[in-house]
Amino acid sequence: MQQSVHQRWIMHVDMDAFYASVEILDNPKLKGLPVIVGGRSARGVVSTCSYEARKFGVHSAMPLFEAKRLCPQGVFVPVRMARYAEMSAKIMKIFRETSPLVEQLSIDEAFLDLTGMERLGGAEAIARQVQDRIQEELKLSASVGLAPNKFLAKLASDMRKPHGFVKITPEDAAGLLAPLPVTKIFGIGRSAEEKLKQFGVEIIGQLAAADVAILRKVFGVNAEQVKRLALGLDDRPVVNEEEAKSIGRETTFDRDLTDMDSCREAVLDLCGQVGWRLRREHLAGHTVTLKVKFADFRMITRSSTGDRLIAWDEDIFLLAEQMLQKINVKPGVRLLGVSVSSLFRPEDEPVLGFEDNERMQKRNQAIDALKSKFGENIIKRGITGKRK
Ligand code: TTP
Ligand code: MG
Repeated sequence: MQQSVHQRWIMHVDMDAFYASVEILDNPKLKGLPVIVGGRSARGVVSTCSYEARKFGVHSAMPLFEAKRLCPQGVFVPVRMARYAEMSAKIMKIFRETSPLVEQLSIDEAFLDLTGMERLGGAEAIARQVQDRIQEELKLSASVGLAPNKFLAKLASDMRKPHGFVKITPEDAAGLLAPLPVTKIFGIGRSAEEKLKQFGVEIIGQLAAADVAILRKVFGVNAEQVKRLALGLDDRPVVNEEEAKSIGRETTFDRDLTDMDSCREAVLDLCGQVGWRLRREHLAGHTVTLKVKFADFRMITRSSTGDRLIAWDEDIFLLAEQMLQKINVKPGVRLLGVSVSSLFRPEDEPVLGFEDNERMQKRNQAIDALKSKFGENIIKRGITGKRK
């Protein structure tokens, strides 16, 4: 029997001002106000803010003091990660009830493959239902993009925020892409943008028309792929969540450790190993778990959820160390383990870094480069400044 070739329909959903919207949901008095979420352990940066606050120029990753200066009347609320994760799970449940193919990208966004659902009313009707269900059942606002592939769907969901619904048909794609800046293509960051400028390429239309030989100078082996994206072509499938629910490492010691400094040293080493594995798999997580087995084989685990995606060694260590400090290691520690869970696969790197910590990103990337070249044991982190 012949099978008809289906036109693919991919939906991308991204919640509007997600953390801020959850805060307003829980405290309706904040509705209509410039709500700014950030602080506590977020190292003093804005996580996100309501659209009212954005009018003042406030945005994610901005230092809180700057947000206060731009928007003194802002309502500043601390991050409550566990609550956002709870709402995120409800949103993802709606997605999974809609399609068997759901790929979660971060706490507030996902791709759904809606291909071949004509008998269920068609992709557009289903996509609208999803947006309505989020609004009616959870009282939260989402923006939706519907398009023939992932690249266009993600672009579409961002085009009419908040509460946008943008459909891009295969016929519209090239015309719509042409005038957009090249940085709208994921993977094209500042440095590629600069290099392209030297060849007179600034918008996607020029990129689509550019000679592959020139693109090779900027993107190397990825040149063809970039050109295809510029033409609005993207074959990447929507892939269901990772099987792995967590990534962890543990060590059993030859001799039980009885002092905090040695334990910290061991935990730091484990964090480096876990971080490397996460980044190698292009994963990031939300929760760090510390496992301790004592000399008498008693075992405890402690978990802590951070206020942003975790993939850098430093972020894992920050949480692991806080948990370790509260544990009495005097009776002797036989085994230590560190793992990261609630894993996501962020689409592109800036999401991972949230760009507020470029230095950390550079340092981790340098370490990763060494490890992939010479093996994991080439480098170990040291603790600067021992603590009592
Ligand atoms: P985003 O989807 O990028 O932002 P948003 O949902 O707040 O707003 P938009 O309407 O523009 O989509 O990120 C989702 C959540 O991730 C956001 O609510 C807070 C968190 N986050 C950070 O903690 N730090 C950051 O730098 C960014 C970009 C997001
Ligand atoms: Mg969002």
